[in-house]
Amino acid sequence: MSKYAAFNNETALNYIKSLGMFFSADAELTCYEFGDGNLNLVFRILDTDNNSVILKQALPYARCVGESWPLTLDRARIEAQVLQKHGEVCPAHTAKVLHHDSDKAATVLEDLGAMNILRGELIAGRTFENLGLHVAQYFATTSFYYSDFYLNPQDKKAQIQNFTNPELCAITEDLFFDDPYRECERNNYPIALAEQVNQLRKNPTLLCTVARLKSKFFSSPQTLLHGDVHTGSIFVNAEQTKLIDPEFGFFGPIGFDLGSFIGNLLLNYCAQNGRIKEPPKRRDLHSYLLNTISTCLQQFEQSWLTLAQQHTRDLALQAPGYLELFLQEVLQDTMGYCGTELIRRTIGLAHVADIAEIADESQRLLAQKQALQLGEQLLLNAKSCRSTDDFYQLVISFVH
Ligand code: SR1
Ligand code: MG
Repeated sequence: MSKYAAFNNETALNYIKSLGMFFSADAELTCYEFGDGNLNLVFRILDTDNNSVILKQALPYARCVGESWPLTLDRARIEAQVLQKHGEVCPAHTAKVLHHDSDKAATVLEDLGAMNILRGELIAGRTFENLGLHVAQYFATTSFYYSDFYLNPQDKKAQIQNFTNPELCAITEDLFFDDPYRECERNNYPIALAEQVNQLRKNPTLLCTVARLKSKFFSSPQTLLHGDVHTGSIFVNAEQTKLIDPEFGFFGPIGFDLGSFIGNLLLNYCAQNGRIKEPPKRRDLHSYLLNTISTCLQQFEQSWLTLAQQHTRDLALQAPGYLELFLQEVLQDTMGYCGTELIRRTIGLAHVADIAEIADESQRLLAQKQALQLGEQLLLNAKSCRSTDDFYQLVISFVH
């Protein structure tokens, strides 16, 4: 068994060489670390012809906080296996695992360096025509093929066990559903938001909705989720869209991934009010974001229904009308989880660069206020959402 030690540039390069799989024995390799996420080390190893691979390694603690926040190394195994499982059913939109070593908590991945991280692209105002469609295909296929509609019940239970991810789920349980709704030292928001935050914490209907969403997150193993679909977990270019980083993966409610993704598009929507000065340009980007949300929901619904109508194996789940009922609940969950993402990214521990890096303090505060209010409205209205069109109309009415 090879022992765990955190890599540096030199040991990462030697490790890749020792695998003997990716470069010729006499290749001249260089290596640098460029991870800027909250948790892990990420190295790029390349030869003189610019052939490259990515080596990702989990640290035994959360990188963004330090050694005072220990974190299981098993998340590296979970991440590699979720990528493999999602890659089996949706290779077009899942980053490819080339090698995994659980003892070293290390995974070698295809280098997507020709693509860019979606968050930075949206912040810069760049748009991607197929984003909504591609992400919808990823959500529809991964959520259908690992659900009760398709998997044999015994196999599904074994997979739920394999993907039990208590420590990473605990982070989400705390950061999404607890911290923002009470005093907590991890929270982070300007004093000027305090009144709005206090109101939110005093609203019993809102707190009950959050409780319902948390309860469903705890105990609704509908499918194998990615678990952390923010715009920093998506690589894009004009042709392709690829999901990375599913270390928070586990069997949970389908609406959680969808809601997180849409929440991040809406966080960018709020941020652009403080970023793009020219009204026509801002309107264009706002329309793009709303259209992407609409396309994503409609395509998800259509693809998921087609898959379910053609491939559902469970007999009872084929009852007429049940697929539509199930999807309606997924939509309501999506709107609720979307609301929690907006709120926790505004007043909780982990913020998004879209808003946090707005240079002008008053513009930043306006974006934060809008995100918080939008999150609240989404939570309070989630139950009234009965169709993808309802979803779209509700979002439009809240942002205008
Ligand atoms: C301590 S981890 C903070 C956040 O970063 C991850 O990407 C997840 O979104 C998590 O909530
Ligand atoms: Mg991540």
